[in-house]
Amino acid sequence: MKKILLLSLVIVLIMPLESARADCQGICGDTNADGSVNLSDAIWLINYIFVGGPPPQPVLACGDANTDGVAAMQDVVWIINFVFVSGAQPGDCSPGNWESVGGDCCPF
Ligand SMILES: [Ca+2]
Ligand SMILES: [Ca+2]
Repeated sequence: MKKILLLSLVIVLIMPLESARADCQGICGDTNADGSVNLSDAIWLINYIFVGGPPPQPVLACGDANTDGVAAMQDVVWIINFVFVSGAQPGDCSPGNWESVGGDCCPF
């Protein structure tokens, strides 16, 4: 009986991790989801922030280039620095999640 209860507890604890894996998609900083990070991604993010354009694709978290948990103007600066000034690459938009399975961006 104890084994069944323990197994049930393990399944309940693992299930949220499985669903988080499935939700992670895209490449960090690739806000237009075309497979690379370049100036068009900074423009996409500017349109989202200031003009109400579509959010970063396929997951909003793909716009969080500086990994602070929000997609904002600082992320535009990060992308521009990466593209034009050899700044750090947007690497992991969702640190600690299962980015190696479906992508770097997991829903906030
Ligand atoms: Ca792109
Ligand atoms: Ca950010």
